[in-house]
Formats: sequence, C-alpha cells, structure tokens
Amino acid sequence: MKTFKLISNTLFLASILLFGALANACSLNNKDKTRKTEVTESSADTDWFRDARFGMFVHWGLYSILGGSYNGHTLPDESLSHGKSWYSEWVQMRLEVPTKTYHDLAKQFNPVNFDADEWAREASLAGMKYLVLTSKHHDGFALWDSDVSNFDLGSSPCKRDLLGELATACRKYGLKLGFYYSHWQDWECEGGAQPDWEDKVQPSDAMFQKYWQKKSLPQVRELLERYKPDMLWFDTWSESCKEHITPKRRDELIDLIRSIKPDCLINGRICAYDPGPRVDYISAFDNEHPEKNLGRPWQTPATMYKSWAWHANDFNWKSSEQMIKLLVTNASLGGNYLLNIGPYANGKFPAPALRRLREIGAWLVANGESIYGTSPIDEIEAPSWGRLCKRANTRGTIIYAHVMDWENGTLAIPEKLGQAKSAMVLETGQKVELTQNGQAFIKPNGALDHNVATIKLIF
Ligand code: FHN
Repeated sequence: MKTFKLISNTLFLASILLFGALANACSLNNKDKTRKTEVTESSADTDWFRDARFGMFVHWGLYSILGGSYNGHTLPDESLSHGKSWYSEWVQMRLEVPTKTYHDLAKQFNPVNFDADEWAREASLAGMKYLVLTSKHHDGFALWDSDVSNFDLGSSPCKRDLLGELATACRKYGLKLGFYYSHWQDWECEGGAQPDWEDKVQPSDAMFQKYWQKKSLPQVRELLERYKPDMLWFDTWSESCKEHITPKRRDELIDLIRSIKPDCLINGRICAYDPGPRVDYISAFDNEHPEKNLGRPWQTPATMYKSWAWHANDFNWKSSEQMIKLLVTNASLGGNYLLNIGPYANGKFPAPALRRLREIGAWLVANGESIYGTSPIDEIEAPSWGRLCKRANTRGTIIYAHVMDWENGTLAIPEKLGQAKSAMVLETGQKVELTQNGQAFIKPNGALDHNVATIKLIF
C-alpha cells in the first residue's frame, strides 16, 4: 500500500514536472500551458477569461435613483407580499412602485458624475481584467439610446452615449467589456416575462415570441453592432424560465451572437436549467462558490453587500479580507470572481465599495502572480490551512500556497505534490524554511499579509 502510494506520488510529481518541461519557454507571467482544455462546443476563445480570474460587475439603472426605498418602505420589507429581498434593482416589483411612477424615473436619470475613465481605472487598479455592466435589467430600461424601444437612455435628460464611453475607457485600460442583458424578464415590454411569482400572470408563448422578436433579439444585435462587447451576460436562474427560454430560443440567441461577433463569450445563465454545450462559461448562482472545479470556464457573480444595485440602507459590507479569500478560493478551483459594484444614480462609486476595491487591488499588486493565469490542482483537496494554485514553466512547477490560517505554524504540503525544493514569501522574497523532507514549510518571522499570505513553493 505504502509502495503504491509512493509510486503514485512520484508519478504525479513526475507528470507535473514533465508537463512543465514541455511547456513553451515562458516567463512567470505567461499562462500555465499544462492546463486541461475540456471538450465543449464553445467556439470562442476563452483563454483570456480563464487567465483573468477577476472582473467587475456593475448594476446601474433607474432603480439606482430609489436606492432600495419607495413610499416609506425600504427593502427588505415583509409587510409587502414580495418585499422580502435586499435586491434594490427589484424595487419596482418588490415595493410595488406604480408603473407610471417607475417609468417617469427615466426623466430624472441624468448621471452627470459618470466618468467612464474613472470606472475603468478603478477596475484596473483593483486588479480586475474585465467589466460587465447591466445594459438592461429586468425593468426593461435600456442604458443606451436604442432604436428598438423608447424606454431607454434616449428618453432621459442624459444625451451621452454611456456604453460607448465605457467601451472606449475599457479599451484604454486593457479591460474586456461585457454587457448584462435581461433577455427573459422584461417588466416594461408586453410579452416580456414577469417576476416568477405565483401571483403574476406570465405571457403566453405567442406574446413572449413577439417580445423576443421585437425587443430582446434586436437589442442584443444593437449592443453587439454598436459596442462590440467581449462578453454577454444573460440572466435566468431557475426552471421557471423554461416556458419562455426553450433550448430553441437559447440556440437562436447564440446563433445571432456568433453571426455578429463570434468571439463574444456567452454565459450559461442564458438558459440556467440547460445551458447546452455551446456556451463559453458557466455562471454560478448569486454568491455561490462551488466546492469543485466546474470543469468548464466558470465564474461566481458576487455582491459586496446584500444588494446588487445601490441600496442606501444596506450596511452588510463584506470585508476586503473576506473577498480576497473568495477570489483565491475560486482561483484555486479554476473559477473567476465577478465582484459587483452598485454606483449611485449620479454615476459615482460609493466610498465603501471604492475602499474595498482598492484594498483588494493592493493585495493583488503583491500577489497577482499567484492568481492570474494559474491553474487549479484538481487532484488534490485543499489543505486545512488554505488554498493552492499551480503554474508550470520550463524551470519546473511552482505551487502558490495561499495561507489563510497558520495553525501551529508548520504547514504540511499535500503529500501528492512531493517535496518542495525551496520556498519564499511571494510578496517580499523572504526565504521560508522547509522541513527536512520538504513536505512542510514553517511560518517565517516578520510581517505577513493579514488577509492571505502567499508562499511560493518551487518543486
Ligand atoms: O434577478 C437578478 C438579480 O437582480 C441580479 O441581477 C443577479 C445577478 O446574478 N441575477 C438575478 C438573480 O439571480
């Protein structure tokens, strides 16, 4: 048994090293060429997405004006039948805002402080590699001057091309650009799906088809043709969309996107109950952090507090330490972290969000090498003290040990990895002592990152 274990360990390490040796000559910043590519029918290049690991989600629209409150009610409010939710982008439905009142908000939407350059710069400083903005959420309001619908930016006092400005800024900072588009629920358009609640009447298939043909597909076309996004983010989350988002409609939408911009990535929530093999990445559910690599490029959409859009009374901010740990954990399982910001209606980022972005960015300045372009080690369970990411290059294999808990100060390296040759604190280069057999490393003296300390192990 022991001999078998030894052989299998040796084989495992040998295969890691062999893969490493075969990898093209690359600097440490190059992506790990030993990565497995799964067989799917996704036709777009997902390499950039896998390497990116960290992106910014932005929920911004008319609902941002209300900030989670209306007419003396604030979300969550259990006195109203559907008031029990923190999601302020749902304020129209959950706090029962009359349609006309809600639609009149368009006349007030004038984000004079919106500075696309600042958004992109902050995302980039935070270490994010892409940005996904809600171009149209469930309320149906298009954040651009759409030829397809009058419930759009064109009907507001804002005469700027917000999405165009953002596209320019993202390109300037080297960020990929994505749009969220609510293709299923649309509360404004006759035929759009309504909240999936028992007391709501859903449109018939024929009515939905009208909406699909007249608004959903043409607006997606508009977004692609005008702004050439690198990714699209569609939103369904349960079987309740089944009636309207059939595999046929899913494929029709995918065909449309591929015909206009074949390299635009498409997420699995285009049809959550059956994404099919053609989507490019899987979106987990809200704040869901899978315990395993999902086997295809994947991502967790995550909030900084409970709401997505701006909510003036949501004080449930996660700490940057918590979020760094979630980013690291996803990366260790091959997944991305799409962290959301809910700007004020005027376009500014709230200070608590900005502070957290910058704190995470500061951590990534020192530890980014252990995150971007790394690979998960699927064969090994995460150690009790933290998480592991891998990178192979011509000189061998590097394992980044992300320490979240120093326990007794001597941390065992999972046996399957074999014996490390040397170790150092990634941020400072400080040498880290290994035990004699190279199977554990010892907590170094001196200042270590209080969030997650990264030890670079060389095999
Ligand atoms: O209903 C939406 C919600 O408002 C938000 O946009 C999230 C983001 O993942 N998606 C839906 C719920 O899962």
